[in-house]
Amino acid sequence: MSLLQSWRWYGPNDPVTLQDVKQAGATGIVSALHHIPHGEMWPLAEIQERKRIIEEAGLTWAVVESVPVHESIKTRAADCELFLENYRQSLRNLAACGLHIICYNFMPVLDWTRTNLAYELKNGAKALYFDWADLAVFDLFILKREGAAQDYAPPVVQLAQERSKTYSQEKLEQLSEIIRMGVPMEGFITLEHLTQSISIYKEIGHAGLRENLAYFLESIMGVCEENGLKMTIHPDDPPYPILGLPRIASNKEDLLFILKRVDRAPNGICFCTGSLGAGGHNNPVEILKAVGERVYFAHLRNVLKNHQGNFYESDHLAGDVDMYGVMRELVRINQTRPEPIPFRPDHGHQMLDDLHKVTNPGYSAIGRLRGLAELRGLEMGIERTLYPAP
Ligand code: DNO
Ligand code: MN
Repeated sequence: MSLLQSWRWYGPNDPVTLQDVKQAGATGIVSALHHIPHGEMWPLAEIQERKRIIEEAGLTWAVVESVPVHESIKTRAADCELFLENYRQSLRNLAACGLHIICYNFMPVLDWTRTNLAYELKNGAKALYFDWADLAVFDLFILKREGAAQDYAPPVVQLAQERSKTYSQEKLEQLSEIIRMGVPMEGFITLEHLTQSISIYKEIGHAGLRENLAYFLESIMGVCEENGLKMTIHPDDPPYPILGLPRIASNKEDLLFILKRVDRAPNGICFCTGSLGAGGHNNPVEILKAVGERVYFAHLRNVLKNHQGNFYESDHLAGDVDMYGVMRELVRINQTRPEPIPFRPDHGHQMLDDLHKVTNPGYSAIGRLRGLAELRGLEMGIERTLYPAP
């Protein structure tokens, strides 16, 4: 049994169509109801409608990514119970439609963070890029966070100071928007809101955020067990605390803690190699070997880091992540499962014809098509070697 080849589709407004997805050779769709504001309950009819569109195109909705966790749950604010009830009802509605794998993240305020969405590679393709000094430019000179300088190595602060003087106003504004963007199509957070959230999370801290995650998981596990749902937490991206915000899903210890703290089968992981691989402390193959039993979904992509910890998203099979090692382990785990584990190429480069199009950063068609093609070839090679046909 092979892995399930899947593809993120942002819904009817996605410039990449379901027909394109079929031409890329994926059979599973990863989608979410992005138009529903965070925290609101997903109505049954809306889920059915999205499912109908996907199935009419001859595809299946394999994973729901993400059902966003409202900030009030992450901070365990006074209105937290209301949002938990909405979450449970969304889960019941998804299960009623036959959807069983759910992805979410528990990153405070921001989702994945980059400082450049169009980093030009030598071959002219464009990749997503993360640079600590640019983050520091934002943190120190745009957000002006109290005590921010202590969170960076002195050479990074110095570089940020130099850049803050040479960057144009336009460049600074662009940087600010890129950093304040979470998932594409879900909008930006304002500087005021960000500052306010940072002070709330400062009170909560690392241990507090872990407890809030445990509380969230405990409140939904019953519904998951009754309905055969699997929750998969997406690792922090990048896997470090940034802007003074705590991060609790950044490495092997974090993931093991989460699994043990709420030790129930539906508490699982979305294994994102690019997010984990961006941390110098992480060896994705080793992490997969430690937590593989609870990996129900995988994001496969690569990153290349430099000595300062800056990184760009590299070709899927070339970078710091040993993709062969990851795939080999994933293929092995997959043999132990009743249903194939879905994976998606996660992000891809903006390349070829897509360079002339308006695309969702990281989610243009051709780069992901290339990634998926490479990954399925890798999988087939490994599968045939490990499990030759009798
Ligand atoms: C980053 C991407 C993210 C991810 C969400 C899941 O690696 O995969 O957009 O989908 O954080 O909640
Ligand atoms: Mn990912």
